[in-house]
Amino acid sequence: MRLDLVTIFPAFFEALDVSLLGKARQKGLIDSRVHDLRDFTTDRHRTVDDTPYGGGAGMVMRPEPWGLALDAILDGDDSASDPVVIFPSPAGERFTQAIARELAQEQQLVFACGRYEGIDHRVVEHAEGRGRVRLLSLGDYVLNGGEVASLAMIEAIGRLVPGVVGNPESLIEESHEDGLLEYPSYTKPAEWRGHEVPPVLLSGNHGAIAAWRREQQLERTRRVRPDLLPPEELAGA
Ligand code: 6GU
Repeated sequence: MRLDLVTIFPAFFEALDVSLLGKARQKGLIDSRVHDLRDFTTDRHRTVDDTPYGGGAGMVMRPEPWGLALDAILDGDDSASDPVVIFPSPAGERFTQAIARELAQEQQLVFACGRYEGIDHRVVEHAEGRGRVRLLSLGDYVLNGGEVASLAMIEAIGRLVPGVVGNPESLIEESHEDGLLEYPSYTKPAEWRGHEVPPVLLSGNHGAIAAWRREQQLERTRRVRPDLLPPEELAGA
């Protein structure tokens, strides 16, 4: 998978060299390129923002450097045929595991990371005229810019790219993969600081263990995320 990250803070993406995604890069499974938006400015001060039309607080990112940066990426000789351009934004659609699964199938993702109060909206309109675009939000809170949100999405998407996670089975039994929260996990020792591992997990009875884990998933989801429960499970709550 090819990733292009456009940002005024390239240093955020040094995190991509670490851990599982760093290994995936070394293995050639993920090819990420970071582009400094300021390299696409044309003025002496490398200006990327200006005051908003209509007034109001904060600054808005000017469209021209974004246009040139996206041109360079989308028209580049090594660009895939039909990349998806992602604008991380608290005004976007909520990013979910289902969207991560969808995007993990793509050949190329371009993350356009805005700062300040956002990017001039014509950049989004222009990108929509050129191809597939998604405005994606992590959740209902505000970050200073799209970089940290992009890193979170890239980790969620990247680990679903075949070969990135060594044991694909570990992708299945996780929170959100089956629509429920994950069951709690335990390892040795069997007793620690007076807390015991639930005895069923030491029983060797695989049927009983599976049933216990399912019940834990339902109980947790009912308690902290009832919005995730399918209607038939909610009825019994
Ligand atoms: Cl994608 N961007 C920003 N700036 N804030 C957010 C977000 C994204 N998702 C949640 N908060």
